Amino acid sequence: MKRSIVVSSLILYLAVGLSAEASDTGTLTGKIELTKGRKGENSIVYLKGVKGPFVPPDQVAKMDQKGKTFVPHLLPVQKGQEVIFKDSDAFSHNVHIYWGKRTLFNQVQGPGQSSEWLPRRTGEYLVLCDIHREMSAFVLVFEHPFFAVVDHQVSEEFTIENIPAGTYTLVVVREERGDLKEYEQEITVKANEVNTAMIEL
Ligand SMILES: [Cu+2]
Repeated sequence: MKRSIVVSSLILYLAVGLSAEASDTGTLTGKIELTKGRKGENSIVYLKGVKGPFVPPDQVAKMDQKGKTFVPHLLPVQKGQEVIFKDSDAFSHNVHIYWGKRTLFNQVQGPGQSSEWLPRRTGEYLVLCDIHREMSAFVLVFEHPFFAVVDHQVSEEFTIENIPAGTYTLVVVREERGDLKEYEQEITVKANEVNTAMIEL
């Protein structure tokens, strides 16, 4: 009898602990407005400074090779999340991933074939196809899941949920003339609130 009281109070303690943790998070919604002539490519928005540890998702991230183009051009993933590269063209490509000038992955793939890569470090990875020199893309690897893609052709709004309350740097990454450019802004995420960020670039 005594034992069951101990167990039930332990369960209650755990339940309170978990709900207290869950209520320490907030949502961030925002809009990235681009000035004229720059809407062609997606933007990636992420938070800098969120403390972990974080578990990588089971969901696989995908980048296609289609019409001699990497689709999408910018792919955000979490460290430890599997990335699958697919060849949807009727001819061969290769996937050549660089960390700075160092080759991390180099795989030829024929029509309909695919290859897998597991990023183990955070950062920006350049992806090229050596067969078609005009093809390039970037995979952005983050420690945490607090990032979003903004497709300016569809909507300029984004939502990031379950963010631990705190003050962070909100970073927008854009691909401009084959290079990555970053724009930063400080934001505060308050618990149990929908916080907003308006960005004009
Ligand atoms: Cu190619």
